[in-house]
Amino acid sequence: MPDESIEHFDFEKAAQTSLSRPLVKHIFTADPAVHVFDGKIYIYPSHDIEAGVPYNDSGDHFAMEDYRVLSMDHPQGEVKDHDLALHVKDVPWAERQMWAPDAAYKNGKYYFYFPAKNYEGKFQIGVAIGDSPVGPFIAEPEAIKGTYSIDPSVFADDDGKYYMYFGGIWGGQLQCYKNNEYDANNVVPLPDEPALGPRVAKLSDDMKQFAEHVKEISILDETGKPILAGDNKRRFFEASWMHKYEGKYYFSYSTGDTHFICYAIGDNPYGPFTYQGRILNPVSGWTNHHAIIEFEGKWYLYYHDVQLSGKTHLRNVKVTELKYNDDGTIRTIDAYGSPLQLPQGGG
Ligand code: FUB
Repeated sequence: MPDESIEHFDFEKAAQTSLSRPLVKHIFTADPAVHVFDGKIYIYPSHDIEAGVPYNDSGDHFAMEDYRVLSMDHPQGEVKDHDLALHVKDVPWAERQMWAPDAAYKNGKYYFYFPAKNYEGKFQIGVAIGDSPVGPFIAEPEAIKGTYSIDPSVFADDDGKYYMYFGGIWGGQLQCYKNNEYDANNVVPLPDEPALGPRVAKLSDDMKQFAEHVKEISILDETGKPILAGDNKRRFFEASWMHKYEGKYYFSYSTGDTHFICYAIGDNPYGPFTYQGRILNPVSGWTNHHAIIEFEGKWYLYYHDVQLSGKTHLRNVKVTELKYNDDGTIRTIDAYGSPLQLPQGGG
């Protein structure tokens, strides 16, 4: 993941015009997954660190080692940083790169889902279990069977079923998997072929495994045709998130190299989902990653940028209100009041 997107960025101006402030400043946080448990907001971010790993297209500079949980009583309230929730050294199957996690609650237990590279250099997704929403979480000894790639996002549907969405191309390795089988020689599709879709699987009753084979999700354009791989301002790249609004399923995601958070709407958890537009325009830093929650009748977008550091791998989580139009579409958010002009790919 190159870093050109922030070379010409005016950080001073962005700090002045920014819709929101970093939630915490004493640590770097990114990739927020957010849930309301028992009336309180819990943020499950990546914990960015300066590991001294040079930038490369595989994202090795995102060399995170552990997770911490943040909580707040209200989106404008004080933020509490809790103790260590999970460290890579306590995960038998994982070697490095603890990327974007998520969490879920069921029957008195909290389930923390996280990707990491295993000792073969392949991303997989694991689960760690705890009695508190802030951990500590105890990792299962092995990764969840059938998992691959990155960015797990767990959606609890109203009928008590839980679904994991996941996947990310390029450094996230999704392109290596066809029909859920790994081949290092697999590459992303040609520009005029359908883009790779995010993946979904229902979780087992004990929340520790998949209850079914992993399926690929289709994201369609307004004519009902799959979004193409060359359509990089709309195609899925990483950062899956699912929420429900007025009975419809809203699947949102990052377009990666064009830096948008986009969304698509469907009638059930598996899709297909029809592309609707942009939720968040590019932010400072290469990555864009978000979560959407409802809290006391209002909707909020948690996201990150690099306001504190100016470095793509040292991010800070923020929150702002998200609004719907009467027809259920989402109003696009400019994190700095007006669209950020990127030197490439962001327009
Ligand atoms: O934090 C590492 C990776 O950067 C995440 O897994 C992606 O979603 C991107 O934000």
